[in-house]
Amino acid sequence: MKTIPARHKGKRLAKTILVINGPNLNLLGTRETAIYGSQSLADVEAALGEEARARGLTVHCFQSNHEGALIDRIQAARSEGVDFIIINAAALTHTSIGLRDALAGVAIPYVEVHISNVHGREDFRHVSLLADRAVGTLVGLGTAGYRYALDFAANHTVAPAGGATVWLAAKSSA
Ligand code: CA2
Repeated sequence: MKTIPARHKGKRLAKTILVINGPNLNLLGTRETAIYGSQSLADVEAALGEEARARGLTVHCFQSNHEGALIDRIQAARSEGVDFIIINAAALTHTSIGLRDALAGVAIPYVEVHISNVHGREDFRHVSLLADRAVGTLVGLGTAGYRYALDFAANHTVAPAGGATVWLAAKSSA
């Protein structure tokens, strides 16, 4: 039997996951395929949806080219019971205090994803206003980064507030 670390006692696994994509990611697969690959955003979202269904998770996907719309979506996530956010804020990663504040405001754990290796590109892409508050970042792994992030999110434990379905009981400390 799998032993669950004591730090997870009384917590539950993340069940509802929000995937957010920022400006221009609606163009995935149409141009700059050498950098961002040939999958469309619809392909990426469909694959995440399938994976989620197979695991009994709910995944909501949202893309916008507008900072305010992204902030509104993040704010709504709180009342919807979203447990975990996967976010590729695209260019807004490097500039948006508003997105940073929205993520801090809802206090939902998040992973930051970038399709390209931002650290091997222009200096302005090396800065992220979201990374220090993220649980972690996945960078340069192509669109597979979203899948890895979903796998991580599905194994992430959250405090037991509302909508709990999968509960963990710790047997021993580790
Ligand atoms: O590597 C990533 O995922 C980025 O977040 C992508 C952003 C860029 O500003 C970040 O520095 C890194 C750009 C998204 C633009 O996506 C396009 C896709 C296809 C064609 C044109 C743009």
